[in-house]
Amino acid sequence: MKYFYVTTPIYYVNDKPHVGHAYSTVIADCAARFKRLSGYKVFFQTGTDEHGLKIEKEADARGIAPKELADSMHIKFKELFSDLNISYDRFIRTTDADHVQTVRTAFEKLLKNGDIYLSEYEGWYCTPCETFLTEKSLSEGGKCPQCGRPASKVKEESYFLKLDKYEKKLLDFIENNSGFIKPEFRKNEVLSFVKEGLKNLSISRTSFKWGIPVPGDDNHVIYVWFDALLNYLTGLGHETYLEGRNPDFERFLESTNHIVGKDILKFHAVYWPIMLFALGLRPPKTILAHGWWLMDGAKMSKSLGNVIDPKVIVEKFGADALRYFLLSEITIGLDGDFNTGSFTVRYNSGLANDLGNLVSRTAAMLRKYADGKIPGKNAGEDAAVLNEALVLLNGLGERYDRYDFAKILEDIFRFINILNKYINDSAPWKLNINEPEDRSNLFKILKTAAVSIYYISYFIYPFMPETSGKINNMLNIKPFDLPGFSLDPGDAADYCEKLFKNGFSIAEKSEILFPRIKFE
Ligand code: ME8
Repeated sequence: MKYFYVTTPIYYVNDKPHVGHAYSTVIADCAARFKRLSGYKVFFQTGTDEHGLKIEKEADARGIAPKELADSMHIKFKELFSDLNISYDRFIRTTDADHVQTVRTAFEKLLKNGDIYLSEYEGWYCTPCETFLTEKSLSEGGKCPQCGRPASKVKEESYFLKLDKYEKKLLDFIENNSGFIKPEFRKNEVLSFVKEGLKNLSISRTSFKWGIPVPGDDNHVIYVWFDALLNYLTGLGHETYLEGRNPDFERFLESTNHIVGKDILKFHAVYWPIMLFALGLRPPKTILAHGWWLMDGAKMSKSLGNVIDPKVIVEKFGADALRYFLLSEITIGLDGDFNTGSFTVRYNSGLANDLGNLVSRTAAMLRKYADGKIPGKNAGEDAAVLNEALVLLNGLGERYDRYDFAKILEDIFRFINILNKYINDSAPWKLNINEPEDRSNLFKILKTAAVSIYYISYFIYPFMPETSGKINNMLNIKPFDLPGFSLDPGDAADYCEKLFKNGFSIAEKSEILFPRIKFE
């Protein structure tokens, strides 16, 4: 059995989700769906980060308790993920009892083995970023170099995690494990950060209360990032693993893919592997750092208030339209502008015209010329067209491993347009069904189109699961996410041949996939 553990960042509950949060989650969902379809045992975790000063301050501002804020806000993330058809296996909250236990166990273990020690922190802190900063790194006027907001001076007793002890081990690990940091160009950023020398990390605070108390020292709450990163172990059942009751734990752990925004790469590629080293566990297989969605050149963010509400887009255009736009518009790793103009083009020309029309005209032709029946083994197939699908199947797994999603989609849409052109050029409506030669040509075209649409449905499933389901309904075949069903790209052609051998009837009616829309 092959394993795949994929995670999103856990999101702060100081405000409701925006398109940026939808993005990380949709990337992870697409990867999870592809792996499940390919027969992997998948565990997909997302959730919310609920502790820390930032949440405490927001709750204060609203005049409610932090837990009350988390209780209401985490629902907004769950609702959005349900609207977007996110197939997570667990939605974790850092206030969940098993997570609190994982954090306590980890802290105690590292304190015992000497990787955590008590001292004093004197320096700067950025609350919106929940990050400790050195004086040297501040920008003019004492501002946070990341978000540009004023940092505050902190001087307090603090527990520290030894980072210097593991610096060399981390450097070796990064250098010897290609594919640990994706895309490749981000690896050098991380390497140069580590090579500047790691200062031990403050991992507790005494000046506020909203967090997990340090075991045995109630004056301290555990630093929100130390707490948050451990969510990845809680989800895999760290406590049952320690009790020797979790045989899957290590298999999932070694197959871990963390999907994160580039803003939090340092936490995942530096602090997190060191925490794992200290715990005697291995670092993740891959950390994928994606780029930012911008609005007029600035990062879309809750604090800047320049956000797009993904719920509104889903309500108007459907989950798949947003999923498709997010995954096709930018190459993962780069930044992109969320622009209504490009959304319109992708929706109307890609989804409504190219894909939507192809499916509806094929269904209409099958009903008109073949009584709704896909011709079986007596009909020919156009090898040149179907060969394009085989080319796409080839190497699909590796392309997913590289998170080459925009390029995969581009190739799927190239195939869609090859098929549209094939139908236009062969003009089945001009053929005379009563002429034997025309008739066999007509059936060949219908069969080629139907088989191709099946492949298209297979290809788009991880990106647009709802649309894939609708196509399979139209074709009268089972959906790709039927429990227990899997179809590896390497087996898809054989499977397809058997499926279509005897021909079968399509559904009597089918819905329009993407109605054309006028955009404001
Ligand atoms: O950082 N474009 O939570 P967070 C693309 N709790 N992605 C964006 C984005 C944008 N404009 N804005 C946000 C945290 N994101 C921590 C994480 S993990 C152990 C703890 C996405 O609510 C992106 O993935 O600030 C980014 O890393 C994440 O949301 C930050 O979410």
